[in-house]
Amino acid sequence: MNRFNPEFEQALARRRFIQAAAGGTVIMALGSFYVLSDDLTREAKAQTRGDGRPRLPPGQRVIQALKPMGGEPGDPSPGNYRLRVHGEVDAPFELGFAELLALPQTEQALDVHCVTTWSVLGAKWQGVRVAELAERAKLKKSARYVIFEAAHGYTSNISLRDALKPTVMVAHRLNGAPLARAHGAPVRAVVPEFYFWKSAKWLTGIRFSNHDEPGYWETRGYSNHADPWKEERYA
Ligand SMILES: Nc1nc2c(c(=O)[nH]1)N[C@H]1C(S)=C(S)[C@@H](COP(=O)(O)O)O[C@H]1N2
Ligand SMILES: [Mo]
Repeated sequence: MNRFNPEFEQALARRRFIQAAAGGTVIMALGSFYVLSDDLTREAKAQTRGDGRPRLPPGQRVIQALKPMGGEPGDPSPGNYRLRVHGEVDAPFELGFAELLALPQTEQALDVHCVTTWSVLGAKWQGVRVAELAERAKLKKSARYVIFEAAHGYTSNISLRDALKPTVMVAHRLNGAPLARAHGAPVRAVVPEFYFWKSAKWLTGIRFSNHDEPGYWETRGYSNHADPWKEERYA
C-alpha cells in the first residue's frame, strides 16, 4: 500500500492535468507537465503579504501544482522511516513515522518558490515545526545553523533563526494526502521563505550546527541564503 505505484500516480496526474488545463498554458517538460497560469500570476502580483512583501517574488510565475523536480529518492515506506535530530543539542533523539505523527501537528497553507521561476501558492502542508523538534532536543547555546540531511547525502542549510520560524516544518502531508514519492515521501522539509531547494525531500535528519555548512546546491553555484524576494538565485 505504501509502495510507489506509477500507474496510480499517472492516473492522478492525468486527472489533475485535465482539471488544470482549463485554466492556463500547458507546458510539457521531461515527460511531465505543468500549467502556467497567467490569471493566478496576475492575481498574486496584486497581493501583499502580512509582512508587506508582495505575494509573488520578482521573476516568478504561478503554476497550479508542485512540479516534481527530481533528485535521488529515499525509502518512501513510513514503516522504515527514521528521523534523526542531533548535533549541538543536549538531548538528541530519533523518531519513527508514527512518533512524528504523535507530536503536535501544524497545518498551514504556504507558498513555495522554485529558483527555476515557478511558484505554487497556498499548498496545504501538514507536519511538525522544526521549532517543536528543536525544543525537544534541548538546543545548546552553540547551535546557530540547521542542516537538513536527506537520502543519498543531499543537504541544505539555513540559519537557526530562520529555522525556528513558525512556517518551517517537516511535512508528511500535502493537500490532504500523504506526500507523494516524487515530492519526498514519507517526510520532507518545508522552508517556504527561501527558494525551494532548501526544502530537502526524503528527509533523514535535522542537525544543529555551530557553523554554517553550505549544502548540495549551495556548493554548486547557488546562493547560500536564497531569499526569493531579493532574487538571491546564484552565488
Ligand atoms: N533530497 C533532495 N531534496 C531536494 C532536492 C533533491 O534533489 N534531493 N531538490 C530540491 C530542489 S532543487 C527543489 S526545486 C525542490 C523540488 O521539490 P518538488 O520536486 O517536490 O517540487 O526539492 C528540493 N529538495
Ligand atoms: Mo530547484
